[in-house]
Amino acid sequence: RPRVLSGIQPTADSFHLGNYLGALRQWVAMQDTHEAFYCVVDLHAITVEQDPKQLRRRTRVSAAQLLALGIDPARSTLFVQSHVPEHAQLGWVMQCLAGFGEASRMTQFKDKSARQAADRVSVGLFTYPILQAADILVYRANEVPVGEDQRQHLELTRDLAQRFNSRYGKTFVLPEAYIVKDTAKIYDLQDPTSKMSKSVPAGVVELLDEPKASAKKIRSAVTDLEREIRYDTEKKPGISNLLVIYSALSGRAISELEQAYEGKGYGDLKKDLAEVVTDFVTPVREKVRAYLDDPAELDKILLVGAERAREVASRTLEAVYKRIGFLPPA
Ligand code: AQP
Repeated sequence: RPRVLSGIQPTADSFHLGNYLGALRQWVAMQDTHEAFYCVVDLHAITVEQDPKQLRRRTRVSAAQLLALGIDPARSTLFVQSHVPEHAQLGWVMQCLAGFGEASRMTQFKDKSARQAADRVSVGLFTYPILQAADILVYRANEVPVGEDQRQHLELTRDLAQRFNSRYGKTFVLPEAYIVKDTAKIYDLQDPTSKMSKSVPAGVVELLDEPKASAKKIRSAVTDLEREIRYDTEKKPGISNLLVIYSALSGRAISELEQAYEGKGYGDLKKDLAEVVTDFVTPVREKVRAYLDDPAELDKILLVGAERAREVASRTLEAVYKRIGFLPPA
């Protein structure tokens, strides 16, 4: 079976619909076809300042959400990144392989660093995509399900893998980004030309929101001055985004929704979408609560996952250390 690896940051109290539709839904589906490794990437989280207590809590909440969404620890290796030190170890090797120029071209760094004062931007934020490359390569993953915003990082990962292989002999698999076109980029409800993102919470539908709060956000989603419910990302980014979310969660094609809402108003669409979202998130919220009620059980699942992950990761790291000429400890 091909291998899949992906990660998500524990940087918010809840994942949002963009995370789910862009990535996590594919994580769940790929468990049937792939040998799956999924992690909560806490090392990535500290590239911006985190409150320690909050980080610990959010790491558990993140794992609980993954389980609630359908990640099955019997079929997938679910773990916390910092529990597997090989990520950071291979990360260093990759940093020494990556060029400063190529790292400087990463647009996510440019965007994220532009939002902070220059002296607060960490070197870790800059090297983040290189650690991400190590996350993927240490499992020799074939596929990486992510949203569109990660495409450039996957290209970098492939470049680094290729460079290592040609310099030291074939060691790494060249991974492919697995990006589902229809839901590759979910937009902010208040600003439907920007990505729905944890860092700009106004138009973000969180999975753990009270259903009433989600309904309110959907009701106040920015649309346009027309009345027609039609998919047109150029002229109607707001309505198109709502249609994409509606279609993905209900399994109804966008063309079918356009027909069903012919002659109806934006209010009708929003009201129905709020219901679809509520139906989706309600059981997820309940399951998350149950996992968080038993943190010892949750921690046990993560421990077993980390042990399984380490078995694979340590083998890769050993091969890498040998190839680059590190003297093995006697
Ligand atoms: N709006 C989105 N549409 C589709 N996919 C998305 N992803 C994130 N936002 C969208 C995908 O979710 C996965 C987890 O991403 P992450 O842990 O890197 O989260 P993030 O990128 O920090 O999430 P945000 O909300 O975008 O936070 P900021 O604002 O900090 O960057 C990834 O596969 C990502 O592609």
